Amino acid sequence: MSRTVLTFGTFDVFHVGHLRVIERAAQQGDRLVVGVSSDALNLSKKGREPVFSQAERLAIVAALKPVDEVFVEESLELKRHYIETYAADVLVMGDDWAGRFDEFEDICEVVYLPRTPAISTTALIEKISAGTF
Ligand code: C2G
Repeated sequence: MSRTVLTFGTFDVFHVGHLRVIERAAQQGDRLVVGVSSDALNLSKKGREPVFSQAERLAIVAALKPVDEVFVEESLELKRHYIETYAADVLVMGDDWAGRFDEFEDICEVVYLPRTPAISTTALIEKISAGTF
């Protein structure tokens, strides 16, 4: 039986930390589905517009070799619905979300992967706007 992995993220200003979590998520199964946060969801989560639009972020993530399917994540509250819709066997998230999705262990495995150290979209934006690159 093929194992479907589901992960989520904004993936704005795509960087190697994003790539690593997607590669490691793919290793958890046979098919990787990625929910990419909508612009509206990102605005409500982070209080700012993403640098790249959802259409651009979706196109980047969809083009990655380990990714089989992408969709727009409209709300953080719809996780159970997405897990069921995509028949996910495993939900993978970075460990900045550790413990936050344990409630879904009744329908799938939940795995938190360590974040790649020392890189984040927010830090990149700050460095670029401060002109310290
Ligand atoms: N990530 C990582 N290492 C980094 C930066 C990010 O492993 N240095 C991981 C995060 O842990 C997350 C994924 O990359 O699993 C995407 O990160 P974000 O774009 O910041 O996504 P986030 O805003 O956390 O969205 O439903 C949940 C949300 O949509 C997750």
